[in-house]
Amino acid sequence: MLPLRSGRQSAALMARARDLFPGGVNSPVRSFSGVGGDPFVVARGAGARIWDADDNEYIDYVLSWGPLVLGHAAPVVLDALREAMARGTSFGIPNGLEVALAELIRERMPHVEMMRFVSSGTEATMSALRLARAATGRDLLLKFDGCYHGHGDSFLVRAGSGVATLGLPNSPGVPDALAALTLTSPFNDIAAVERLFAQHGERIAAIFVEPAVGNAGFIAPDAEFLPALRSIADAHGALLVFDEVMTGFRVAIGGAAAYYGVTPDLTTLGKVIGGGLPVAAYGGRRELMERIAPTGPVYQAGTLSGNPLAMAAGIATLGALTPALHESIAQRTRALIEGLRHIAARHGVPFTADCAGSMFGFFFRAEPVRSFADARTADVELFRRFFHAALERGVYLAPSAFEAGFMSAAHGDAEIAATLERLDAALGHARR
Ligand code: KE4
Repeated sequence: MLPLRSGRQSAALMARARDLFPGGVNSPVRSFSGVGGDPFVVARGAGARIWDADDNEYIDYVLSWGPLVLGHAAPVVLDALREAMARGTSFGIPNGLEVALAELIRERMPHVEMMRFVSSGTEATMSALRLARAATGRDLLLKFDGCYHGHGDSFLVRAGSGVATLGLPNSPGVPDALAALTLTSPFNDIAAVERLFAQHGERIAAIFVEPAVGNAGFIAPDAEFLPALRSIADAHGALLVFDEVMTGFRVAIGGAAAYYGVTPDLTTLGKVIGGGLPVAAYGGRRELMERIAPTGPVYQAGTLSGNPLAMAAGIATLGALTPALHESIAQRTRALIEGLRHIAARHGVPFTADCAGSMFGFFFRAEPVRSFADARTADVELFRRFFHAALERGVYLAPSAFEAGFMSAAHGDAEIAATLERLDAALGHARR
């Protein structure tokens, strides 16, 4: 029998939170609205584990939705933060830590010749879109169904992540006139992209894509998809923007651009580059970025951009993430996925899973998932039961069928073995 997992403290805190925040949360996907039931309130984390307000322990595969590639409270990150804090927390003045982090990023992603730090992925993609529209003099944006690029108005059209989880078609408050400037296509559908460019090509400023989708569950690109987007963008004078907020330093240290061998014009980054603190960035070809104020007329600004504490956490994280460490995390990610495949087969449950580097995803569906439409045919009800059965057994998966999972350096062989044992029992319980 499972030890009873009290939730009294979490329940009391969530009652107060619901009175303070919409749904009791500061970001919708945390609300468990995608899986039902009430979220727990986290108290602390260390390595691969988190503990809730009632001291229940979980092996964590959400890792703050991707940033914590070294695990929770990584000593190297905490040491860097302590050292930075002692010198002050924020200045609004250029600081050397910004230079150090940007050089670490550019060493690993040379196509990001120049960049600008911001404080969220939403800011990064909003800014990259404004720049793409300014640089091309065009208004239209092409994005893909199920891809999520933050909550900027132009991107809240057939988006993934929380928008998909909550089943929101688009978001009220986005003027139709603005939403009309966003074209959408199924992911992995080159013919659909070609048709849209045949109709609107001379008005499309940019193709925005999650080069591997992490916001509709995990969906890998077909081998010819990203190269085709590069060719189509070039043929029509549009920019190709890789939203690597999630894939950056996850699918590979050089990001999806290195992993899939396609170079975008602009790249957005976030999550891992902040090591758990609020950092994101947009960057790319120098002649594009020099159009950004103050060197150019395209305005973008931010009070806490380049915050020294956030920079210190990012420097510590990227500095520790060596090729050898990244490969060891990727190897354990593959081992987890292989183990899950065996478990599903033993239980006779339709299941497909995939991974790239240290991010992964799975669907309760027999055939591989190549698009958001495919993802939506998976057995979401079984996922919901599986999620809760896993949680009761001490494994925290993303509380949505339309999110990816993440691994860290702190997830060792023991954690993988314990996870597979617990998920085997969870699936046995959920499939009844
Ligand atoms: P933020 O504004 O949440 O920092 O980043 C937006 C964003 C942009 N691009 C991609 C590819 C992203 O995955 C995200 C944010 N990811 C979600 C998780 N699917 C953040 C979790 C949340 O919304 O609370």
